[in-house]
Amino acid sequence: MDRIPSSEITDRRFYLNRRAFMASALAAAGGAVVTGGRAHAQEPAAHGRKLMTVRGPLSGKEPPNPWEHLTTYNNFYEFGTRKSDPARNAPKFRPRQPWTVAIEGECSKRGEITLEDVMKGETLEDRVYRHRCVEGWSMVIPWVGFPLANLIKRCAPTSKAAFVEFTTLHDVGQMPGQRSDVLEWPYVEGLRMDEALHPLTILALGLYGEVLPNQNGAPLRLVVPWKYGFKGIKSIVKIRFMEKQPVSSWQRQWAAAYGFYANVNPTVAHPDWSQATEARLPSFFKNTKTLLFNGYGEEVASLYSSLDLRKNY
Ligand SMILES: Nc1nc2c(c(=O)[nH]1)N[C@H]1C(S)=C(S)[C@@H](COP(=O)(O)O)O[C@H]1N2
Ligand SMILES: [Mo]
Repeated sequence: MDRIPSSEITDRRFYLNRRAFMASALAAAGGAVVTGGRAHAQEPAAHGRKLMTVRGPLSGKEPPNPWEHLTTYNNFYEFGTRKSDPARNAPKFRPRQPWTVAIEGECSKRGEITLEDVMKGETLEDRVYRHRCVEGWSMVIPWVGFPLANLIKRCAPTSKAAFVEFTTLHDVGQMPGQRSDVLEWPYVEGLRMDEALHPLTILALGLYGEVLPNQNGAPLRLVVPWKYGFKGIKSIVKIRFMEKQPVSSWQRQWAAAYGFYANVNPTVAHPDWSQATEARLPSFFKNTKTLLFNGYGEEVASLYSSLDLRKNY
């Protein structure tokens, strides 16, 4: 007899809750709602766990890379350092049992919240964003998520909160890559408060209108489209409001190559290679010109008007 694993049951409940939510969203939006899956219909539902979404006004227009690229060519060192490792090693990972996120530091709503709390009252949006990895490849990804700003406001940060730090789960039993010392674990990332509050910055829970596959950072990951991909920390278990600038994992690893800002910038090279061009997958040739702020300059350049981008890479 086939038994339904408990994670599947949780996911199904998740879906049913989304349906209930959808009814009110439809009413509120006057019917201007599409389902994410149908909005980008080219890809079949890989596991059938659909999310109900609305098309966000900040979504881009480029055609997304197919599901197969997005879910088999990954960086998630907790599951190995080769691009194919996460797809192979992450399926056993259990991202909902249930999942909790610790809210810490300079805010008045400190404590543990569940994934359901994180999503409470949020409308899930389709956001097609460009993704530029610091290594020189890029993709177009149809995320499902909601503005991080919404959650931050619910946490009621104090006036001292100038930065936000994010931490990934540390669980060697579930994340075999954490046995290696390629990075210091857990993976940590950070944003300045104005970057974190920017409407383009989202917490993603899905891809192509479906629940986020494990290898893409289930159940909850950060997406900051004008920054290099490593800022998009996966499988978040802690959000901490801080007075001082946090140190991110890659910055700790090699500060000369991986700065805190990590804004996509074709004129600031990595010590070992130029960042002027990128390979848009599935092409392996770097024949696409990299754009300042990954092409999102109109929206975000003003955040950095007083910053020397060569020094603050
Ligand atoms: N916890 C964690 N988050 C992470 C990484 C990682 O190794 N561990 N890799 C980063 C890098 S370098 C990139 S390019 C993106 C890749 O996201 P994707 O696999 O969903 O495309 O995740 C980022 N988030
Ligand atoms: Mo990356």
